[in-house]
Amino acid sequence: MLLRIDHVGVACHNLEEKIEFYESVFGLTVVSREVNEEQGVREAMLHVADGDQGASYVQLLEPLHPDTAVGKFLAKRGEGVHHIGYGVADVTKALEEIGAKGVRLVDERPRHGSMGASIAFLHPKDVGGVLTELVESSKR
Ligand code: CMX
Ligand code: CO
Repeated sequence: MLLRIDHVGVACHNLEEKIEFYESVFGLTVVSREVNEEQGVREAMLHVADGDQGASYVQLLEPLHPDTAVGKFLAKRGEGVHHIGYGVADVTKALEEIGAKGVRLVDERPRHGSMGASIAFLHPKDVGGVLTELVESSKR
């Protein structure tokens, strides 16, 4: 069901500073910057590698407000890995299959994610403490 690691989501206080860090230390390149009001984030995708099933990225996330998923995470745990995003072929079908196995879904239906993707989150409490995102990339 999981095709690849699409991205690792990293929570940070200052997006521009972290972009600069990933560019200068790892030589990564920003391929997309977005503000996603629904998710409460200002974010950037930095390209890591290309594979048979699609590319992989680091997603840097700065909260728009303290009372958001990433804002609360930062207050509680500080900067660091926030979630893992796995590529799937069909996020609606994957949600159905995973939900049927008793895993709590944060999103019953897909939402709008980075670069036109359809995304949905699984609850970290039912995935061994890992906030897990399913990503169906847009057909480009
Ligand atoms: N990883 C692991 N555990 C996490 C977590 C994370 N990222 N975020 C919260 N938790 C844990 C908390 O530590 C807490 O555990 P304890 O009760 O043991 O302390 C529990 O989950 C509840 O946390 P909370 O701070 O009370 O937060 P909420 O219940 O309000 O929200 C969650 C948690 C997962 C439902 C919420 O963060 C969410 O809806 N996330 C999905 C959306 C999202 O993260 N969007 C930003 C990224 C967008 C993108 O990738 O494009
Ligand atoms: Co993500």
